[in-house]
Amino acid sequence: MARQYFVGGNFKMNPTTREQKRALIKILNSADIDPQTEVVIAPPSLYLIPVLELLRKDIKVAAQNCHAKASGAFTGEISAVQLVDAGVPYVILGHSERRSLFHETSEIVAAKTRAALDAGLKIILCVGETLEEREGGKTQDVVQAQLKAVIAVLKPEDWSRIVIAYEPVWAIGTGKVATAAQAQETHAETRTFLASAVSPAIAESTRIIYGGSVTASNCNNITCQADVDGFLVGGASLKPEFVDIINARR
Ligand code: G2H
Repeated sequence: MARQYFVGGNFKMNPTTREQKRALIKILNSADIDPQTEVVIAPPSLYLIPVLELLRKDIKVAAQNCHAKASGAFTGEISAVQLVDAGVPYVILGHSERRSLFHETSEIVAAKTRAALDAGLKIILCVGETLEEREGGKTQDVVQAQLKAVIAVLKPEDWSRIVIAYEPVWAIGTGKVATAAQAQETHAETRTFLASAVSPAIAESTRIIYGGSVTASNCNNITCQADVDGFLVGGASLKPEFVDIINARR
């Protein structure tokens, strides 16, 4: 069965006013969006509930992070259980900004993934290498190590709730997008890895999306690659061109 095209918008710590947030929702609510595409936006946690209330129902909402514990003395944190209770269906985990700026190891990402799945969430699981690692020929070593930690805590039935986002760190917010060939090569190698580490059927059905400086003007070449099943978009998801990226496969 063909994998459903997926476009996520990772707003990160943007926008900075509720008025700007409402303006973004207005654009999405009035847009002509390809019904074949699964669209998920991830606003800051403060805006999750109002976005759920204001946003059209064919666009889903994701949190940008969650804690591995269900509740307790974890000041500043939000749990997967709370997200589910609020009606949030998705969470982004393992984003390189969480890994590098907030010291999240692959084991922490795995624990959060398990907790999120147990609570009932779907996961956008981010993996990717730094420039130094790519130039040292270590891209697959890094991606596979990040995935192996999560694979260790997954059951076969969990995979239908996992979307892998390949986000090379050197392409994130830098304006330096991977070439279509680079994205395809890493996605294909990652799928081959999943076939041996998990199963050929799961490798075939799991969506692997690309993230890193995606814009409406550079997404077209990447979107037609066989192993690219969509995008995780940061900066451009805050602009009207996000709609063009959603519709890139139309
Ligand atoms: C990568 C991406 C979204 P941007 O982090 O996750 O952001 O498109 O701004 O590089």
